[in-house]
Amino acid sequence: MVDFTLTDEQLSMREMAHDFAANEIRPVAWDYDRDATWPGEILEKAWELGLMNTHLPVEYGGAGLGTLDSCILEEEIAWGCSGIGTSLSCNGLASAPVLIAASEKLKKEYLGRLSEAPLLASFCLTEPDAGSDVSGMKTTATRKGDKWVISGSKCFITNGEYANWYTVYAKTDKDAGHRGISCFIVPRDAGVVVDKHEDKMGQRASNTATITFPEVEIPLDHLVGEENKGFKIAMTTLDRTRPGVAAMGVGVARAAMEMAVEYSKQRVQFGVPIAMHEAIQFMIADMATKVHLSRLATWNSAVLLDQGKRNTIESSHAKRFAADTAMEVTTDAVQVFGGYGFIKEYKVEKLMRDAKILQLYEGTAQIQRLVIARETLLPRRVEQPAAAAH
Ligand code: COS
Repeated sequence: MVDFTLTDEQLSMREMAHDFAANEIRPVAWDYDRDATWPGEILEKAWELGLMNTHLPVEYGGAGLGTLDSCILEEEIAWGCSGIGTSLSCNGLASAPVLIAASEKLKKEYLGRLSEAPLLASFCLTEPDAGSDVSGMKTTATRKGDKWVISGSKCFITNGEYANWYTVYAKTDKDAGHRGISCFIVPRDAGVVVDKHEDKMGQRASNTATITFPEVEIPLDHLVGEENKGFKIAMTTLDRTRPGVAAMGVGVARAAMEMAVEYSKQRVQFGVPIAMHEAIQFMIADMATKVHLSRLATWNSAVLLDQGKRNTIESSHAKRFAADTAMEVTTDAVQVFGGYGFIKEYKVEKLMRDAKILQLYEGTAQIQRLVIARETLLPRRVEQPAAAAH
């Protein structure tokens, strides 16, 4: 049966997340954006309320919520501020590879850390010369006695400056392309260096850093999954986390639409509120349709995961459509505000700047189309990565 009716539990979770976004995030979001302030206090409050690490299974101290549940929460938080939403949901990205493939020992240790205290973890895949082309990475991991030695540098790492541990992808066989990549957990105190905090166009409350591993030594058992199977772990991770990015796109687009609706009822031109003009009504109608369809695609991609099914194409549909929607709707919302939309005092411009990164991170809009094209032209069955037998 196809049914997107939310349960009473989901409705009350959504209300709680919305109240948190309205009372704790929105009142400070524009100041945090202006000053690029780290939202540490907000993250701690969210952690106390159980709005962080929602994805962690109960056995590792988490709430054990499903992907759909998490998407419902992420939409509300991003409605408050997607920069703060990105900071808040980043543990989900960093811990997905661990949940997918790590040994029980690593899961207990590192996922346990996130549920015992408001700590953060980061996902380190991207490098200066390896963005969309993951196989082009240069970071290496070499065995030395009873250690792995990690050498290299990762960029655009969300929460990088504040993370307690990192999931890091590195080449364990330099000549094997994507089949020579492995995934590791690297604790920050192993000697990780935080190099650069980026000054960004949007989502300025989120922290984005360059992270360097100067011959950092970690125990052999910190390999996540099997050696040289890291590429598939990364791809499976992104299948799982892209619905959350899509949900943030829905939240940002909805926020912009609401602002445009409110403004269009107040702003009078040619003797009537501009909401009476068909030109504006059609823009509002397109916004509403895009928000609605983005949410449906997001929920569909999430429900498939909750049913234990592969969701590669649905995840890319949702991520690409909701991110493009966020960009289009925020741009049109600025248009509804006219010249005032371009002025910072009117706040809608922040949403337009915030939306842009949704089309870039966790796979650009073009990479999503590439995945969709490949899955459509040549559907394939993909084996899921196995956990390492440490
Ligand atoms: N799940 C499981 N396995 C997958 C997979 C998926 N979703 N997608 C691909 N694979 C497997 C393939 O089946 C193939 O397996 P074999 O080694 O058995 O042949 C392998 O991975 C390589 O796949 P492919 O040939 O498609 O790899 P490409 O190098 O062409 O890269 C893209 C594919 C471009 C889709 C990938 O590199 C990508 O997603 N890039 C974007 C990275 C990204 O999102 N970065 C953001 C970082 S997080 S902010």
